[in-house]
Amino acid sequence: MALLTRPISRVSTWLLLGLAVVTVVIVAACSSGGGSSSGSGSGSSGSAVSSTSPVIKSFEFNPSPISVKVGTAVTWTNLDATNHTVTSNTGAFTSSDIGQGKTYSYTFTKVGTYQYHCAIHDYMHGTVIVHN
Ligand SMILES: [Cu+2]
Repeated sequence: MALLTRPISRVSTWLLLGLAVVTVVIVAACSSGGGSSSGSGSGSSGSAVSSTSPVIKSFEFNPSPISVKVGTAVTWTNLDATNHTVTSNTGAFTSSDIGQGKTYSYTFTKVGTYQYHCAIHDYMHGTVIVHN
């Protein structure tokens, strides 16, 4: 019996450590949201914001995802000092390089979900959801 208690208490120590680490990670993830604040921002990417004028700031498309009515022109404004592009993942549309303070507009004429990125910084991603 004495042999059993040792390994068990060691395991539970590791469990507690693991829980502590997980908690820290979750807290860090929640507080690094960048303050884009649109109500119930609890993790899921499903909550699209209605917007036709997103900005590109700090190497992020903001807000994203956005939802617009079909036929709507969306205009992105680059607020960074660095050039960016708005480039469809499927090639449906692309801007040329957008300089600081410059804009790019695209009119969405078909219902669907459009994922895009920056061709210069391929880690920058955004989504436009076009509805009826
Ligand atoms: Cu970029």
